[in-house]
Amino acid sequence: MLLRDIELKDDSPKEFFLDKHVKFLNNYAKNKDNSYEQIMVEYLKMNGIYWTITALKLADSSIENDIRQEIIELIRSCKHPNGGISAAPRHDPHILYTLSAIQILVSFDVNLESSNPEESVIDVNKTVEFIMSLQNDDGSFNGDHWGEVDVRFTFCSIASLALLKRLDAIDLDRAIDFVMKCYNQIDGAFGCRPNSESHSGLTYCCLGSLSIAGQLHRIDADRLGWWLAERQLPSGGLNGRPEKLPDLCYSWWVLSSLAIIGRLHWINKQKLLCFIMACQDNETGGFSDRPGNMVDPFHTLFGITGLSLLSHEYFDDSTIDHKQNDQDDRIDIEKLRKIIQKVNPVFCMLDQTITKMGIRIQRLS
Ligand code: GRG
Ligand code: ZN
Repeated sequence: MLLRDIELKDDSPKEFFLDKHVKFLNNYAKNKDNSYEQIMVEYLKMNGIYWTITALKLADSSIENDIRQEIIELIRSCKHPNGGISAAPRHDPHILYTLSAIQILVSFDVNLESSNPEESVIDVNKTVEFIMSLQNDDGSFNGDHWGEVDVRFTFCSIASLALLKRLDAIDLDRAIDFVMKCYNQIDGAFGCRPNSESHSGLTYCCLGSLSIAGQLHRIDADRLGWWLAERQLPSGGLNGRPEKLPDLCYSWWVLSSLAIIGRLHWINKQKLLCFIMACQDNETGGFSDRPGNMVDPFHTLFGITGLSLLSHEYFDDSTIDHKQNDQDDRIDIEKLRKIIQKVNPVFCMLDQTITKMGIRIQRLS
């Protein structure tokens, strides 16, 4: 069978360009570099800010106070009377941007519990009401009032409420029953709705939901681990589902899933590190989906989160045959661990932020 894959060039980058990435991300945060505007386009603005801020935090870089204030003001102007938050001012509210806004505010350590609506950036009670209004009788969630159902929206709702400490506002048992209806027995992975094709991005959403709810015992972790490990291609990169090309963002969707189920060591770490490093642009900074393509903050975040998981999560890969990687070519994981912060595999935020808030996630061993 012909395998769809790419070949890494011998001269691909092998070291991590921390300073260049920080510069690249800061340009985005300041929104000054017009050449990259396509990703800061309005319909993705809130997501774009979350990707950028999270990547900067993981690179241990501080965010200037005036940028922080500007972003907080933007979130204020994206609030809607129904409690939902939009991607940009005057756009419709949606759970995807509501989660991003909450993640940004939590990362900024903004006090969300202030009872004075004048002081608080968002009205937490209203936002909780918005999320409650999205849940259907079968436990599933719509993304907004237009009614599309997808497990991405289940995850965004559950993660938002967990960060707001208001998980009791929804019917969590029913939400998880719906997630389990999207579980495909045949490969152990999940699709977007019942009987839909398995995809690693949606698998992350379902595992994240199960982890927050403490319901991971309902899956066959070995079967799922096998399917996830099969996402690694000879180039070292990961794809999202069978017969697709590798893409750097799956270094998050696949790896975080493996980390949640305690099977991160089922992939070849050094080969994936080589693929991730090869997706950097050594001139502009930033990461792209595949080596040589245009960089963007989405793939930059997931390149960095991939490196964070590979360097902070314990796993012994000493049994793996590394013949294909010259000993000299091996990437120094200890060094990476010192410069990249630990990411939380469920919330995709600094792990210490989640721990400090007292939020616990379930993980399998
Ligand atoms: C907090 C990190 C974080 C996420 C929030 C939005 C979201 C929750 C998760 C998105 C999960 C995801 C990537 C789903 C993918 C859905 C899908 C079926 C994509 C298929 O897209 P293609 O066909 O990609 O362009 P492939 O790689 O399969 O060819
Ligand atoms: Zn991608």
